Amino acid sequence: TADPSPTPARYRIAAIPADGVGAEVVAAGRSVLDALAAGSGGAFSFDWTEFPWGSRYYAETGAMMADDGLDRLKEFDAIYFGAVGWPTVPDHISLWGLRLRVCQGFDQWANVRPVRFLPGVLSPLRAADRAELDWVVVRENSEGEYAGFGGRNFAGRGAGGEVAVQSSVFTETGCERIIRFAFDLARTRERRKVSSVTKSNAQQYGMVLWDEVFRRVAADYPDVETESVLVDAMAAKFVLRPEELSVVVASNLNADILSDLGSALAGSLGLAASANLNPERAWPSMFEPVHGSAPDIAGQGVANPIGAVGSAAMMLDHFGLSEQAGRLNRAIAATTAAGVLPRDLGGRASTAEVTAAIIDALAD
Ligand code: GGG
Repeated sequence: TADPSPTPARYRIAAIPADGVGAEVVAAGRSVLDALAAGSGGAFSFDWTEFPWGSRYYAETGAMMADDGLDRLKEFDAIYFGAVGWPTVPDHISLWGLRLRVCQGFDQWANVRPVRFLPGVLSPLRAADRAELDWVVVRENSEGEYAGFGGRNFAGRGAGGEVAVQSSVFTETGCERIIRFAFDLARTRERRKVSSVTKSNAQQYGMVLWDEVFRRVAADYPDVETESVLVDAMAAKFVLRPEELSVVVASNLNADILSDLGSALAGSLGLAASANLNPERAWPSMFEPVHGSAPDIAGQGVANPIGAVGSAAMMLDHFGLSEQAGRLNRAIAATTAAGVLPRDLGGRASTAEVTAAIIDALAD
């Protein structure tokens, strides 16, 4: 008897466009994923549920997301996120009330941010260095400078005026898991190298612990080249020696800053894709462009959808649809190579035009 046809995979995805251009880029990513599914001959499909959370929801309810939001999200296979932040809500309220609540609530401790050169995109790097731009920044996403410990109105030290304290928390377990993740990732890449970034000359407790854990874990990966670099030196290295990098692992704040620098070197923050992973798969992972809500261009239909579409490709990879992810990344590269560029890349194509060009290129 013939084998029964495989059961089509139906992925339940929670879409949270949130603020500003989030709505436009999430819509773009959804239409690209739906086009891929439509062309899959019924092999897979996406079942979308959209949540209205964000700064407008905050204005109506006093919270960035529903109280039972995490309970509702845990039923999904993945979360597809837009951007958070709007001028009417203090940034720390919107960030902690939504993006960080999801990342930390679901222990999405690995934030993976690839930095890649795309053909046809003007990069500020020297031409010879552009081809070298193929890194992954691995951001510790659960603790460090984003542990949320501290407070205001401390009296005592400081001669007058308010005193605020913000503590970083580095746990041995937290350092070890993200550093191992970076080493395992390096083993899948042509250049097997991990660069660890701290500021351990000045941050003498947590970041010294990070450095020690890095050296201990590195001993388990003798086939992987390593270096430890201070964050200020690494910022310079990004610009001056891109050919020396492959996987860069850093704490929450340092990696956030470095990955923005990396995407600017690739041509624009609008290109940068990311995955907030719970590698144990106990909870859903979240995929989002690295960029924020860009209030200055929101609603104009000119936002760059490439970061969001690249994040959709990372979601496909997460589902094991690696061939489809590769197809999508090639379609993005074909689109930029053909000169279909949005405004942030010096072009004139609208969000909808770039998205349509990516969908067309999927057919090639
Ligand atoms: N899509 C990413 C996003 O909305 N980022 C907003 C932001 O302010 N992020 C700061 C951070 O993640 O550290």
